[in-house]
Amino acid sequence: MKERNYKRAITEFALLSCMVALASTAAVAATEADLPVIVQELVAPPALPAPITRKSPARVVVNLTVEEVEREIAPGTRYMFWTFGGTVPGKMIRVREGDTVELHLQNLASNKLPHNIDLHAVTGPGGGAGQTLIAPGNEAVFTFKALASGLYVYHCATAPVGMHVANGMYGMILVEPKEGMAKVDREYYVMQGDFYTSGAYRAEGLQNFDMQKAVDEKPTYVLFNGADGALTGESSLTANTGEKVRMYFGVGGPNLVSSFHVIGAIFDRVYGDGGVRYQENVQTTLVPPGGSTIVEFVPKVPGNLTLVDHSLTRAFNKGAVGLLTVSGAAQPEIYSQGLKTPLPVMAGAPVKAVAAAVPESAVPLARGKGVFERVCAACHLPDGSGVAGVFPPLANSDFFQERPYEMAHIVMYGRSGELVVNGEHYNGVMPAQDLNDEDVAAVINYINVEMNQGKPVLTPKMVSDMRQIKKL
Ligand code: HEC
Ligand SMILES: [Cu+2]
Repeated sequence: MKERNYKRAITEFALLSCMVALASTAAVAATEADLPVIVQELVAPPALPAPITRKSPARVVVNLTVEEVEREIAPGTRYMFWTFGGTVPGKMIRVREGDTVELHLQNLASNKLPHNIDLHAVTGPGGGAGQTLIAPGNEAVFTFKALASGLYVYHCATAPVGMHVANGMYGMILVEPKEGMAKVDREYYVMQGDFYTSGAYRAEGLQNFDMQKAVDEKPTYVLFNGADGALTGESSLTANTGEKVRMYFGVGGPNLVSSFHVIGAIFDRVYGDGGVRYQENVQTTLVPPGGSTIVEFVPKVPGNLTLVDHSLTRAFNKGAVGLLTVSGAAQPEIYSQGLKTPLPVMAGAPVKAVAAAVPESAVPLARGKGVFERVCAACHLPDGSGVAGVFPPLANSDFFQERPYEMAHIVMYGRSGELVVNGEHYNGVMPAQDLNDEDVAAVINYINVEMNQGKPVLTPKMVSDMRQIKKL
């Protein structure tokens, strides 16, 4: 009796699983045909398409153009970029795991060269490169299934590949996991790339691509989002304190690995290599060319956070910096500024000795005298003695003598707030002075030499460098 029941159970199970199998085959066939068609809306970086709310697969149509465009790589410096969608990095594609992607690549008729696309999210030969290789004025289509979730780089793979990538031909495709991604308040899309121009960093005019520099892996520029200053000044990224920020960061290369770091923040989570697992409490994460990472953090204190490649001469001498400007109320229990006071030994002569490397001839004192009389004397008085409690003295000023070269900052950017000079308290506003590098260096040297028994401390080049640093 027992055995008969058992056998019957097995037969029933076999039948049942057979039916399930049939049903699921039918289901697959039905979904393939019935997949809703969605045309991807592409937006310019650092923006990206909105998070996916769908709970089922779709056929996502992506119309991606290839555009060769001349534009600024740095203020006053132009470069011929080759792009996906007109931007560097190329427009981000966002799909859901299990989606079918119908990719249309259009090589605009106005272009000069053949191009194609290799997407690292594709399972198949060349990532689509062979099928999409087309001359200007043509369109190629291919379809792939987004099998695995993750953040993937795409790039042009037309020979010479390094050159096409060096000219800006890379972007990313985000394949969201089926269950979706946790909600955040801000999402940004940033890619680093190395650029090889015939002229030096920030040399003016239209610059050509330098193949030898590329082969030697000696870039002139290392940039976030394709331009020096693409993420600074007016174009800085923004967030409010307490908001959850997620950055999709990738490296197009073609050559340099990025040590991606945000100065003033700790990543709560890093989805290393753009994969599905995360590490917590990370300071700097390594991203290879053709690779990516997803970082998440909550800025808690207002101010500027600085995105850098922590290979720092790339950041400070080749352009790899961006800003995230954080707004919100101060959080003194997390971060508060104390006072800066000179150590006793630093207040006197030794400091002057440290900063005495500038020759007298670098900036003529006569020029400094002229600037002083024309600009500064109105407030600080012609002999630099100031007005007690209103305009601090520049002559024999202990504040000035402490770090004379830093006074250039005050001249360029102004100063306000608490100030103690020679024991007297001030709380006024000194407006920023619109002077060129020569004049700033000249007036500071003049004040230091003629009014503070010091030596020349600044050259115009040093002032220019100070401006670059301040820009960050
Ligand atoms: C419109 C009035 C005004 C002009 C013009 C002006 N300053 Fe000032 N300056 C001030 C005030 C006010 C302060 C104090 C600001 C504070 O309280 O933070 C100040 C502070 C300073 C300080 C720091 C304090 C000290 O005494 O060492 C320096 C250095 C300085 N000024 C240099 C200059 C130089 C150089 C020029 C000319 C290129 C100049 N200022 C032009 C009003 C002026
Ligand atoms: Cu190309």
